[in-house]
Amino acid sequence: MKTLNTLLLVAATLAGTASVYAASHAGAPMSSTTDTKKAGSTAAPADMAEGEIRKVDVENKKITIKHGVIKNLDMPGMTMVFQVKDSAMLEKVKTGDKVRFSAEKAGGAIVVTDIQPVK
Ligand SMILES: [Cu+2]
Repeated sequence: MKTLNTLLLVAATLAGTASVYAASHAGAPMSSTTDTKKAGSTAAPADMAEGEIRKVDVENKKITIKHGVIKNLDMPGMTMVFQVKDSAMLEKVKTGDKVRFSAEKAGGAIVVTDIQPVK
């Protein structure tokens, strides 16, 4: 499983990011209400996975994405097929596009809930 190295690297990167975040916020008062609100609503770019569209299947509401780490799903980078929450999302992207996206587990499938082309 060659994804192990990727995972370790990502874990190290995340740890680094987290400590930078903590350091930059040291001394500032805890504003948990604001932070929670921000994370919960319009997906913060930092929480979105990166990927490249490999195939768009409008008929079956599916999309193939070569994606990077998906933090909330604990998934390393790979190429896989996702379902999409709304087929209108498939009209925003085409094969070869670089995207940022959010995905969630829903009823045994992994569903893309938001997708944005990256310029
Ligand atoms: Cu995957």
